[in-house]
Amino acid sequence: MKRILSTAVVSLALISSAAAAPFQWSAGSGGNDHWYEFVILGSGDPSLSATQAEAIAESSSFMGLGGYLATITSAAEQTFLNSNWTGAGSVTGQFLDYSYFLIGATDRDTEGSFEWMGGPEDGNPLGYTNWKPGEPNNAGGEDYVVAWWEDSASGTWNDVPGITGVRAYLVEYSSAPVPVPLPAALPLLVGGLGLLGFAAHRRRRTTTA
Ligand SMILES: [Ca+2]
Ligand SMILES: [Ca+2]
Repeated sequence: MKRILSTAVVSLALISSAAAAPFQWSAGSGGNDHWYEFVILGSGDPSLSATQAEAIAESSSFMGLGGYLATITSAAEQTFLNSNWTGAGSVTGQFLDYSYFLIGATDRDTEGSFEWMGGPEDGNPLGYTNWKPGEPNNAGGEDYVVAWWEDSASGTWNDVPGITGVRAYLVEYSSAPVPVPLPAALPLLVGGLGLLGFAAHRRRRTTTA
């Protein structure tokens, strides 16, 4: 499905966010060798929409590995991430704040059918889930997912609107897919449209693979 990508996403990506250093879930400790990064926007930065955060995550790379909004696919992965959770400040109850991290789950294509929107699991339905009791409730129309919702210890999930207000998101880096570059040197409008086209093309290709 085609996504409208604001040109603001390009300039926002160039603003340094208060990101904790990426950390690895090493195979030696029973992990998948993927890297993760808790990204928290600066307090003066405008919040993002979910699709803007998605585009920024998929344009990022680390150690030569492509990024995407994290796909948490097992209790072990959730537990590992809980132990590394670095939300900013307390959970305030603000709808989307610096403690709730957007992850890569969505039901934007089919209401009630959540799937992963990027990474190696792109298009796959969720297997493991960690919903807070009563969620997902699609309250007022909610098609994106944050983790660590009102519970930083167990990292419970909530479906949220995602139109705007994203102030924190979790990026996962692994060998696939190839990162989508943000064309930093191009005019913002051209860059944004180019990224949109590239991302749409890649999504279709991945889906049919
Ligand atoms: Ca929904
Ligand atoms: Ca909800």
